Amino acid sequence: MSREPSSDLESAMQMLIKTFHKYSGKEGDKYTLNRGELKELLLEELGTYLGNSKDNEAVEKVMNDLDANNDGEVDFTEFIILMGALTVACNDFFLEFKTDDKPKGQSS
Ligand SMILES: [Ca+2]
Ligand SMILES: [Ca+2]
Repeated sequence: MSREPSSDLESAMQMLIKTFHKYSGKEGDKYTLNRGELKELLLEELGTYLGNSKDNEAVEKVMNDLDANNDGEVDFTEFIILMGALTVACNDFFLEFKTDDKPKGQSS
């Protein structure tokens, strides 16, 4: 990963990877997030979207939903599924706001 990203999308992908490893490397297995690491990531990086993750039940729920192989840790594949789901939710939100100012089927 020494290459410089050449587009916004590539930068975004590198940011996802960097962000994951920033938290996954703190305790235990360097390449997976345990509950504490997941909680920290959710609070620090996704506070806007997961405003209610302050309570432990919400973190537990996210953890249980994400931990597809039930090993008590969230690996990068499991993490990227969360990011995918959140991005879809953001896109839906974005489209709702967009519908008013740009009528469909009209090019300026
Ligand atoms: Ca870890
Ligand atoms: Ca897992």
